[in-house]
Amino acid sequence: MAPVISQYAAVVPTPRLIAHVDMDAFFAAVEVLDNPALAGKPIVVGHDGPRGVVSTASYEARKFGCHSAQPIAVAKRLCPSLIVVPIHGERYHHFSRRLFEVLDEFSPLVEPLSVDEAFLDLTGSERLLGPPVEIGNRIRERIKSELRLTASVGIAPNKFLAKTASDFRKPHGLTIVEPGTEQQFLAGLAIGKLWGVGPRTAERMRDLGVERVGDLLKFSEAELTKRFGREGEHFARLARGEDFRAVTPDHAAKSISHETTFETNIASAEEVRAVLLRQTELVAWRLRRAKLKAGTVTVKIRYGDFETITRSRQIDTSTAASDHSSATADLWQAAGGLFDAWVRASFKPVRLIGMGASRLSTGAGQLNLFPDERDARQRRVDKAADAVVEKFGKKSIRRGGSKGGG
Ligand code: TTP
Ligand code: MG
Repeated sequence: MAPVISQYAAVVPTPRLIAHVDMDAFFAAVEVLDNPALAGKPIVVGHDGPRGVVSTASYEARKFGCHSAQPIAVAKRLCPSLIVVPIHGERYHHFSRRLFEVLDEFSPLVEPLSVDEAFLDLTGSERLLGPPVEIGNRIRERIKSELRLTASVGIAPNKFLAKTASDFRKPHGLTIVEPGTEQQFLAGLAIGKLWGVGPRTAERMRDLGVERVGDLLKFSEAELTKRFGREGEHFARLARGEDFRAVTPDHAAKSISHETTFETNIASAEEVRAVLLRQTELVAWRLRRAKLKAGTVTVKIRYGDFETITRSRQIDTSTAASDHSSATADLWQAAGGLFDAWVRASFKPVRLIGMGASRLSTGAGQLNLFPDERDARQRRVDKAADAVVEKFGKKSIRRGGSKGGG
């Protein structure tokens, strides 16, 4: 009997219950908490200089069109009464830590995506915690009472739907996608909400008459594959509400990566390189958080015509600078080296850039009896850099020209 049961289990996956939690206007909300006089006002967080960029905008400022990654000067033009608040990294770091403490109470499977965002696998918790709507409310209430900040929560049978749902009623929203209502929930959403559909792809979709996610269902998987390559199959699956990826805490992950799709093709290698560096910092931050070392670094580049290339390099983990987890410098040496070699050989304007770390190990194997000067210095640099990433969040600009991305 047993083999029959396991065969069956392999074909019919157990229904899952996944939550996605995302803090509302995170940096701005912390600023309002620390200075209640800012409540209800249009504010942005960022450095108020000629080259300053908006880290985030309060929901009041968003009504004027202010948003993350926008030059402060533009934000001010859009909203004359705008208040620009300087960045207080330590505070965001503090609240991020407390957020993850709360999330850990709800599930042993928490996958951080950035400082204010995570997936939780809640499969099987309903008996203990109640129906999804109750769990969602509990999570929001716990965050509110512990941090005095609000979060939005989406709960759904998979990651894609949970993340889309948490975004659906921001701020302080709760959206549950019940099994069986997946396609109904997705149908009316703008096509740009589909994972992997950047501005360029959205344009191509619109040329095909696809404005909403539901419109995609009119096309067969084969047709979409013909037009969008392998991505086409992925779009078709998402549009049907299918996504079988598991919630994987970083310490159990096979790889950790970040990628960015640009609004327009980027013709400046320097600009792309800066985004890659930021992605490397984020990946390194997550590796160190999970106390992991990476054996392989991969850079992914997609051109305007959708052709995608990947380049990988091995890192000798026994000689890598830091003895317990990956150092940004080691990862960057590999990722930056791959990128620079590619720029020299065959640079073309870039539509997507991504950086990933794989062959992960706990890295605690070797006892370094004689840590040399470089090790100690490297660890100090990384500690400082981690503080910065944790402070400034996933899109921060650091380390000699790193910018954007995440
Ligand atoms: P987000 O969760 O993307 O944005 P948010 O929390 O400010 O707003 P929302 O309610 O839409 O979730 O990012 C979390 C924090 O990361 C944000 O508060 C500031 C920082 N960040 C940047 O510094 N630069 C960026 O470009 C983005 C997107 C975020
Ligand atoms: Mg957020």
